Amino acid sequence: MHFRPDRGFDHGIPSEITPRAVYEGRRAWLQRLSAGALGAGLAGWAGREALAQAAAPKGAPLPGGKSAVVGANVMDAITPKALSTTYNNFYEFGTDKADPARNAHTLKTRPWTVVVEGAVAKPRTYGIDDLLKLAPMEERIYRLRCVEGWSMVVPWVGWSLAELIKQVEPTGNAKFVEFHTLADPKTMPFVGSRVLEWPYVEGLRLDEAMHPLTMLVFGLYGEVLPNQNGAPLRLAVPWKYGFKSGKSIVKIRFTEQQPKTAWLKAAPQEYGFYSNVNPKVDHPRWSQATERRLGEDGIFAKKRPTLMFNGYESQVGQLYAGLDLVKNY
Ligand SMILES: Nc1nc2c(c(=O)[nH]1)N[C@H]1C(S)=C(S)[C@@H](COP(=O)(O)O)O[C@H]1N2
Ligand SMILES: [Mo]
Repeated sequence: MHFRPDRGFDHGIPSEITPRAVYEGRRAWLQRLSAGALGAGLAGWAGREALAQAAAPKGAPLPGGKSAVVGANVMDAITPKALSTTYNNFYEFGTDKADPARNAHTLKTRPWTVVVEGAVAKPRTYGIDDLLKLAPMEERIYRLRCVEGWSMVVPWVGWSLAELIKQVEPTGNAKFVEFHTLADPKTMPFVGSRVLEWPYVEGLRLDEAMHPLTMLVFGLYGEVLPNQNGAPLRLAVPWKYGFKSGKSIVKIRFTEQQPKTAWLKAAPQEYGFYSNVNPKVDHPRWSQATERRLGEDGIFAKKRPTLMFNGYESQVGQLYAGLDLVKNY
């Protein structure tokens, strides 16, 4: 396997579906690698593979106890890669589920910088290669629940956003974090369409952004993120509806005011700022009580019950103690 700065990993043979054995082999490899190489990032994977395999015992835990993010790995069956990389929401590339996989090859993920600014003591512009090395890569299997009523289970690769937030030192005025994603009409055919206001902006409260489950993601299934899944970096906030997880992030801004997010601006009667997964609070067009898990009994599976906070209540419930979740939806 070769790493190419312009293209990521070149596997030689493209595979449609990742067989479970291959995938699990990769995971063991990822764990050995992280255990063996200090600060291993995606960029270092290929070169360090041989060394790490020799240096670390099989199945060694990830360093720093970070793999012990409580409840991070769900036991649900992992959604086949062929589904999670071809059934996407990425409106910059079209509104059809198949559009992003078809169109996102035009996205240029190198060079790539992320501006971190606003209410922080140490504002900074990171190059993508700095971010790949900022913290050890971890694999975490999270559920992703879209507000449209479907869900999947994805093995993401990345690290807790808190690692970056600590580096820039938010000031006392930082109450929220805004995520701005790329809006480039030259490479994104639907930027300019009136579906949404561009760029796509999302936001979290600072304590939500600092929560260890909130993840900055660079890969999935042991591989570099495909463009349609938000290359070269996106967010994963597993207890919130999928639209809170912005793709292809270019700016992270700390603010005192609650961010004006893309969906709130587009349909304020339909979306709230919190957007926590909640089976008891319906969206005007979609019941949130149940969901279809992609890949179960075909693409549109029987409905399974949606879990409060998408099943992460024991980890994140405390963030909302005393808050009326019907009013603050
Ligand atoms: N920039 C951007 N980020 C985005 C979106 C988008 O349209 N543009 N769609 C969101 C929605 S609605 C969902 S459900 C998830 C889907 O992520 P996936 O395609 O990797 O499953 O991405 C989110 N992030
Ligand atoms: Mo979504």
